[in-house]
Amino acid sequence: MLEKIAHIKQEFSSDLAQANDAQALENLRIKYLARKGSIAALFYELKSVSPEEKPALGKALNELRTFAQSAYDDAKLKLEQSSDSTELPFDVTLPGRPVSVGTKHPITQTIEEIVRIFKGMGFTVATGPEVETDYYNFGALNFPPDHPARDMQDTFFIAKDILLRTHTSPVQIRYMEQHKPPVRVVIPGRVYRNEAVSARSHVLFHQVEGLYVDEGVTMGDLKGTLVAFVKQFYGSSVKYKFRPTFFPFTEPSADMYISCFICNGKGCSMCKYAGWLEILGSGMVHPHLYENVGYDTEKYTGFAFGMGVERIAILRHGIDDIRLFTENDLRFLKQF
Ligand code: 2U9
Repeated sequence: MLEKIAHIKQEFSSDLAQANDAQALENLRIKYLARKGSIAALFYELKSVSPEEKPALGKALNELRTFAQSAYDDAKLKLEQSSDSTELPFDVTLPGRPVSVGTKHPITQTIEEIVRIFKGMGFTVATGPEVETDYYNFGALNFPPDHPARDMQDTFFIAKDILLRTHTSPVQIRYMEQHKPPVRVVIPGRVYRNEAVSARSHVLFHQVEGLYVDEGVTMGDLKGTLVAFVKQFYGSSVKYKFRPTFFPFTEPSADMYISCFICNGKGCSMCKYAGWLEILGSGMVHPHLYENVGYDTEKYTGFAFGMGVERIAILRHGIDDIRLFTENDLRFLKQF
């Protein structure tokens, strides 16, 4: 039996030397170390040897089993370590799991498209603070001291002269204070109004405003620029008209309308059966504003415009409630 033990040890060693992959090592374990392996078979034989021989044989057999087990363990560990860098524990050729990617908020998409069109006409983009002073939000823009917008009912005041801006116009004042003409700039951003929240109005919305100041800028430039904008945004067959209005910061002032793209001017609920949609306000910058920023009122003229982004997105997508933009309901957002 001692010879058998020596023989199995030799055989095991030579098999081990050749076992250089995981399958061969597993075969080795089954052949020698498993419950029905050759070492277990020798232990079985041990039962039938004479009591005198048993201690020496038992010792030799135990040594063989310890030797084989630890040689096998070492080889397995070595194989696992060496295969770490080459053999990955997963199949790299399988197709990947789909990653769910979000989309830009419809208001962001609308702002980006408006800004892209004005950039194409030579405008740059500026931004500014949402917490403003009374001077930049009202005073510098020619609002009289008793204008209703200055009422606490209409504007969120933080302190006596500090407020949440009600339009992005203060940014144009700040911009003109820092830049000499020619000025061609668009300002996208959040604005705040102290109003009851409903399907039609909200305390928070977005505007894009624009300003163009240089020598010899006319109402014709205003119309040409805004018509070019609506043709790019709504398509070149869009019909448009301007109608006089009043703003403290522009004189003369005009609202721009386009033919209703839902009913093509025939009249529907979207255009309140008028056939026309009001899409922006505009006008020639009031000379008082130039005085406030130190521009020469004899030398420079310019135009300005402003549009509500939610209104434009609502009309474009036929959305019936402005509150949807701030509710983060994925059933709504996933549609854009
Ligand atoms: C400066 C000079 C002039 C910005 C303008 C409008 C007309 C306008 C409204 C559209 C819908 C606001 O969001 S809304 O409620 N805006 O009609 N905004 S001209 O005029 C300026 C701004 C800054 C220095």
